[in-house]
Amino acid sequence: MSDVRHNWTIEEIRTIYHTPLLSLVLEASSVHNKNHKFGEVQISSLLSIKTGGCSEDCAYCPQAARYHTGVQVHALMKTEDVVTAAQNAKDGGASRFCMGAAWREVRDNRDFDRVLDMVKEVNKLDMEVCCTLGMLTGDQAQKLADAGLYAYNHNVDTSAEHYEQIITTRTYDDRLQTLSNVRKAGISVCSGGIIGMGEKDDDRIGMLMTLANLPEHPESVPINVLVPVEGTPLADSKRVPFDELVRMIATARIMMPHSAVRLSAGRLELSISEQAMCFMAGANSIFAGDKLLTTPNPEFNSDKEMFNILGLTPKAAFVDAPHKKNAMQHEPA
Ligand code: SAM
Ligand code: DTB
Ligand code: SF4
Repeated sequence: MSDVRHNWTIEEIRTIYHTPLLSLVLEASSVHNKNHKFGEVQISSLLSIKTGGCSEDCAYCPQAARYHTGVQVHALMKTEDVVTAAQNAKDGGASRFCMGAAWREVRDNRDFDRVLDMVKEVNKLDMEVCCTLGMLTGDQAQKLADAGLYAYNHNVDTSAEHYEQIITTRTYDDRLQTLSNVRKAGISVCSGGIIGMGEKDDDRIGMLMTLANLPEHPESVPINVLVPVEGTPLADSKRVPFDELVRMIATARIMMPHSAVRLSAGRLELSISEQAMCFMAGANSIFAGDKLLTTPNPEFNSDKEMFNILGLTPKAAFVDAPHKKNAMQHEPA
């Protein structure tokens, strides 16, 4: 029987999630060891190419125009500045470059044409190019694929049940539709969520069930710990205890054995030993660089030290899709 399943039941996932912590980590480690190179961690770099002023009401987000968070609004960056940032990220060891825009959805306008240019240019650096731009139609996903986009990030964020407490300006089904449009265009899917938004264990479990029971597992599953930002409705949220993050990572690893599980926002509050346990539990990717989109992240040097101490090795680009390497450079201009 294939180890890739799409028919998980809530009871099965509950049992995994509530396993005593060390036994859970042991099981996840063994799944990880079977399917990935142990100790290899992908370094991804994030750049906010269009910041703030977003029309949505995502309760966690510092970039929503309606909350007063002090984030400065910036129009879409110039392509050449984006390429310079990507080159710097590559020089620092990153093999994936993710461009984020504070948009509800992509519109068919000149800004989108510019993003398509950015994708083409960053692709020439031999990095896995990723975008997170909000909702996409099938046509827009195809245009991004044609420009050489490797991956698209669009998070389900939480369970279908808890979603309405967090976002009212677009539905859970809208999210799933975008994921399906991305998949149909042949782009690698990156989708995960956030813990620490007042959800119950069953919401975390439900979110993992949604992701793992998609027709294909997302190739990348970011697990973010809420970064509470002053001015947002979730500013006073209680910090997620670290063992709950480990549980979430381990359960994702067991359910989606071949996916990259990304230890995403929230690393600044974690010690090296806490992060080590996340890597033991199956996390094999991080965002590096001292800023995520708008909030702080560990400094380059402290991550370098962590890689040295734990003996981690950065994962090269396109290991999982060698046919995509430089695909665009062989096409006529
Ligand atoms: N606007 C696009 C969208 O919503 O899809 C792309 C950018 S959005 C900032 C990307 C993801 O960042 C969100 O789906 C959410 O999971 C994560 N995120 C945003 N603010 C966060 C926060 N304060 N803490 C943790 N994760 C956050
Ligand atoms: C994801 O799941 N986490 C990243 C990336 N995808 C785009 C974003 C985290 C953003 C944290 C809040 C901020 O820095 O604005
Ligand atoms: Fe806008 Fe994305 Fe932030 Fe929601 S998460 S407010 S859509 S930038």
